[in-house]
Amino acid sequence: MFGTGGYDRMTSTKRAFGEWHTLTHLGLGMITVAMLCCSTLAKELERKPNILFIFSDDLSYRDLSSYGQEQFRTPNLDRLAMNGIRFTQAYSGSPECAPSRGSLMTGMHMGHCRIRANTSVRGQDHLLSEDVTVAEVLKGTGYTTGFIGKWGIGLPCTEGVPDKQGFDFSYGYYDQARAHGFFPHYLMRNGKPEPIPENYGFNMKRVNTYNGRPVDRLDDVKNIYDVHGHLVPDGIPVAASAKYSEDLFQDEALSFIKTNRDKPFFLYYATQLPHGPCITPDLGAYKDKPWDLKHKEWAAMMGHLDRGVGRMVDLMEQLEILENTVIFFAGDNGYSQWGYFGSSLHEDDPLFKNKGPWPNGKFTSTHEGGVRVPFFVYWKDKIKAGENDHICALYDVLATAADLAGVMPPKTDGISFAPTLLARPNEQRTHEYLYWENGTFSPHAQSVRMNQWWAYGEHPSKPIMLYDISQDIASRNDVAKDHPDVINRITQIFTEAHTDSEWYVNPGESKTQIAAKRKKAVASGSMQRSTSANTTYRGRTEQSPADDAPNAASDE
Ligand SMILES: [Ca+2]
Repeated sequence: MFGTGGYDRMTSTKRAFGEWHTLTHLGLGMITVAMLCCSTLAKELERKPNILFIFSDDLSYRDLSSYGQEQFRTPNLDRLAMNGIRFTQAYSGSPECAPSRGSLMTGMHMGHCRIRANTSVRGQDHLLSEDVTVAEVLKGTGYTTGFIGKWGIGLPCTEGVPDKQGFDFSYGYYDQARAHGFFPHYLMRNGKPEPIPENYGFNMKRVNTYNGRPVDRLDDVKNIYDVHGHLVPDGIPVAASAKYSEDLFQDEALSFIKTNRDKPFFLYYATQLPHGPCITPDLGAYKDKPWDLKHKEWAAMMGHLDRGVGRMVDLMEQLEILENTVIFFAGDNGYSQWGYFGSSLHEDDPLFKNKGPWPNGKFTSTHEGGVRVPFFVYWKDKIKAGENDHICALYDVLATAADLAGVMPPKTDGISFAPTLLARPNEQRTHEYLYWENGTFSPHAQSVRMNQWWAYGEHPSKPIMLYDISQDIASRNDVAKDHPDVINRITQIFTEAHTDSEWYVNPGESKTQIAAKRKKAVASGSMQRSTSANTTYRGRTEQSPADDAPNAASDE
């Protein structure tokens, strides 16, 4: 019953969850759960486990040493990966940041998700109040919920912000464009901007110019590091006081864990690492490597993430709550490093070789490389270590978290993989298919993973391509002509899996139709204005962002 893979309409999701909530309020919740729950996991777990979900931004498939990286090390993440379940056939919900996060939070694939690309016709779009997030599901069953990091699915003062989507605590960048910088003038805390005066003056021009330029043409703009490998942040008067946002996030995560040690918590830690632009407070062990600066920075950024995760795990061990905490770790989309190194589109890095074998990468949903991600789950003494080939997507996480918490989730596109986590393969339901669409570089594309097949249509007017990825990992040989029955089923799926979105491009829409949607958004005053990294809140001076009034996002 948990994590049903079917789907009717968005409204049925809301209704089903609402009905369940009503029963809970009437004191019938446990009876309902007992009646509806096929799994007996909840009964067997002595208490609701804490859930820590670490979402790495733009991680490459081979950015962890446990996943094949040979040039730099990630020992803390490796320890979790090698002692947990490593899903070898896991996919993000989308090939880019915002929709991947929307899919993770709501359990919907791209045919149903509220957020379907980094921008809709009206800009960086947001979740609506009626959307049910994993935080709301867990909060409804007694969890304290926290979000730290990069949100991206609700600009300040919209109904999509984390504190209106089930999070008791939130800290970080709500506007994901602002997360493209690491020395912010302010961060959002529980819906309000909190100034960071230590960073006033930071020069983003250097960083922005740096981003995407070929590494051999960077002498005029590259970041400056002293002889010890420490960053000299451009424009910040007292370098030692500068606040690297990831450090702030890590401190907040430790504080959240300490504060909530005695009750079940859900912490969604959406780190901005190693997303560019490449910059790090300390090149550390890589400062003297015979590499160009960008490679040193990327390796140091991965090291920074790794140390932060190590601090969290160490703290939980000290607090004796590690045994009762399920730790999820995943990348949010496919290969991206080419973009920060000025390389050709989706070109693998010759030094790090971190792309993995799948074609394409970030921004395209046509090929596996856009959505194939590292994904593992660690649970001390509860999960048996090893690889697992269960085909899953990050839109399964909501159903899984609900299952672990012993609560009925709303109807989503996900299927709980809790039986796999707890070594009960006979109870594991499987997807008939996984589905994707959209992507900044592939706005009309639709793709399906079904058994050994990867199929995609770049546009509804074009033929569907079909690859047997069990034999052809790089998707080189289109075998559509040999399998008309499979193509027929994929054609049906492309219709049945998609519901039209009001603001995003639907596959096959004409330029005229898209322009009409944009016109409608402008006429209704619903354009969403994003900002650049290190702009001040509402365009005000750096002195008093906390004084700003509501509806600020439209003024940014
Ligand atoms: Ca990303």
